[in-house]
Formats: sequence, C-alpha cells, structure tokens
Amino acid sequence: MPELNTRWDIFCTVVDNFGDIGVTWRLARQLVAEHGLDVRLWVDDLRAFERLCPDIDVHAGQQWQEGVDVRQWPADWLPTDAADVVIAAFACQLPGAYMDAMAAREKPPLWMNLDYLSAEDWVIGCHGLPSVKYKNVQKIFFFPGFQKGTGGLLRESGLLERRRQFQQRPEAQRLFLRGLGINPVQGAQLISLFAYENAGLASWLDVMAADSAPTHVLVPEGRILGDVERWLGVESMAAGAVHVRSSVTVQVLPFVRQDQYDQLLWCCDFNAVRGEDSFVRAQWAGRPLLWHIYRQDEDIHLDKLDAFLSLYTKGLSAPACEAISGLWRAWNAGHDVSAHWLTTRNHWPELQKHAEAWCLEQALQADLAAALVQFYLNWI
Ligand code: TRH
Repeated sequence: MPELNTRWDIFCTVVDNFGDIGVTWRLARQLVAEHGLDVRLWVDDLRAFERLCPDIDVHAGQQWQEGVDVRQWPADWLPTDAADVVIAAFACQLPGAYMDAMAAREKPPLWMNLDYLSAEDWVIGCHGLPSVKYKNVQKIFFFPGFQKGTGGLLRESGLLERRRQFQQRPEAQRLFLRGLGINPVQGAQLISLFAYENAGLASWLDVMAADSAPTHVLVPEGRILGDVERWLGVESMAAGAVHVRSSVTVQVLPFVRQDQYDQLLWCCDFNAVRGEDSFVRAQWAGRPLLWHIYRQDEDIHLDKLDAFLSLYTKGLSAPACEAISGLWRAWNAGHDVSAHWLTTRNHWPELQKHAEAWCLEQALQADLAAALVQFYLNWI
C-alpha cells in the first residue's frame, strides 16, 4: 500500500463497558503501526481506557500511547483543525465546532461512521453508502462484518501466526498463566468467562461441578461476578479468589491489558465472551466460543445472534450445529444451559476443528484497518 501522509481523527464516546474504547484503541494503534498514519484518538472517558491500557494518565489532556496521540475529549471543545479522515465510532456525535472545521477545509475530509458489528445481510448493502451531510461534508457508513462486501474485522498483521506459536508452546502458556496467578487444575478443561449478568450461569456451573472431569473457570472481574458469587454462596470476590465446588474450580482474574487478554483466550479450551471486541478476539483464538451478545431494545440483538449463527455454523454436522446454536440461544436468554452444554461437549473435536477453520476463513478477508485505508485511497 502506498505511504499515506494523512492525519486521521478517531472520536470515541464511551457509552458503557469497554467495547467502544476497546475497538477504537485497537484501530488507532493499528493505523499507526501498520500504515504509518498520524492518528489522534479523542476519548471522553479516560478511566475506561485505563482499564485496557494501564499506562493511560487519566488527567492528561494530551498524551502519546504506542504512537497514538491520545486526547481527552473535553466537554468544552477547543478550536481544533480537522483531519484528512474523520472516524466517528458507533455513531457518536462530533463537536459542532469540529464539524465546522471539517466544512471549512479546502478539501472536505473523508468522514466515516464506524458502525456496530453485525452478521446480518443488509450490512453488505449499506456498507460504504452515504449517510447524513453536514454543509459540504458527506458522512459515509463503514460497516465491519464477516462477509465479502463489508469492512471486515480488526486483525493485526501477524496475529494468527503469533497466536499459533503461543498455542504450540505449553511452557510459554504456563508462564503467562502463572503471571496471572493461575495454576491450571491438572487435566481440567480451561474456560474463560467474560459475560454480562446471566441467570443461566448457575445451571452451567452446576453441570460442570457434577461432571466426572474437572473444569477450571477463569472469570475476569466484571459484571458476571455477582452471579458467580451467588452460586458459590460467597460475598464480594476479588481478583485472586479461588473456590472449588466438586469438579469445578472458579477463579477470579484481574482485568488485564488488551494484549494479555488475547493470550488468555489463546490458553483456554473454550471462551465465553461478550459485546463486540472480545467476541472477535475469541474467533481469532481459533477455539470454540460462546457469545453473550449486547442486549438491544425490542430484542433486535436476537436477530444479530441468529445471523451470526447461520454464518458460523455452515459446514458443521447437523447435530453439532444444533448443539452449539442451542447453547448460544439458551445462554442469551438466561435459560438453563446444562443439557446444551452436555450435548456441545459431545461434539467437541468437530467444534474445535471448526473454530480453527472459521478463523482461517475470516482471515482471508482484508482486515478492517486495511479496508479503511483502501477506502480512503479509492475516495481521494
Ligand atoms: O465491554 P463490552 O461489553 O463492550 C461493549 C459496550 O457495551 C458497547 O457499548 C457495546 O456497543 C458493545 O459492547 C457491543 O464488550 P467488548 O466489546 O468485548 O469489549 C471488552 C473489551 O475489553 C475488549 O477490547 C477486550 C477488553 N478486555 C481487556 O482488555 N482485558 C480483560 O481482562 C477483559 C476481560 C477484556
């Protein structure tokens, strides 16, 4: 790709949790590291950012992090020149004065809305279409996605190779896990559990506890902890806590930096993930996964869940497809998942092979950062 001497501004409002900043921080880093771009990342909540990147100074108006010019998005906007490319993440509203600065440029910037991830078919038709216009500046929809004709998924260069090497080195995994205070229970299936509150959790832990084979569940500090505590009958668990109930060991982990979270996913046999970014990272881990989708009004998230399942399960045998789909649907409804977990386990080798194949198939698409850069090159 030709060298681009352009300035890019990415705007991120943290609506809740970590997905907004998780996606934009990952994108900003990649645009700098792999495309040599000047990137400013405007974030309205540095405390959320600090959880993923502990080097963040939450009081700094401006700071450099991994080559990215990180800016606190001030409540009272200060006059700022508009960049060549402007990305509003997840339909966030840009400051009025900044939009005027965009319109005042001799050549208006490429203004894009980086949308939410969805596997629904309509995304292909809407990707790249014009959205609203502000004065002479046209906003464009940019949709990530799993299919040809979408903007693809965030995937750093060499990611799968790094992942594969790590998964082939048990000693590296052991050291990594030890650094997080984890000594995997011998012979246990290792599961990471990152999810929203879920009434179905107790049924899952019940069935793991009753199993003849051991399971070691790693729970990053977060929203599902209340359900874990209720099931264990303990109060206020913190990182480091370990509880054993029959065949299941439950361990609370500290929230780690993004790169370490990847390694955690790579170490586990099965990853329960949520939202958007962790969901994609679990796919790059090449291991079977369970997605807790972000709930939306009027249950439209359930259409998204089904759209993804129908893509993801292509190529699976009918019983394996039924097993994993049943598990995902029950988990997202907060229902009893015990029977679904047992049937899923019956198809384990097939699901493992499939997870790797899905990962490789997805990696055939251009990654989202490269697709954005290409979009810009086509536009100029
Ligand atoms: O945190 P999420 O639920 O985020 C979001 C937001 O709710 C957002 O508003 C919504 O639009 C979106 O979901 C769909 O889930 P997500 O997207 O997986 O983001 C979590 C981020 O946290 C991801 O970048 C991985 C990172 N992470 C770490 O860096 N360390 C950790 O220990 C863990 C558990 C996660």
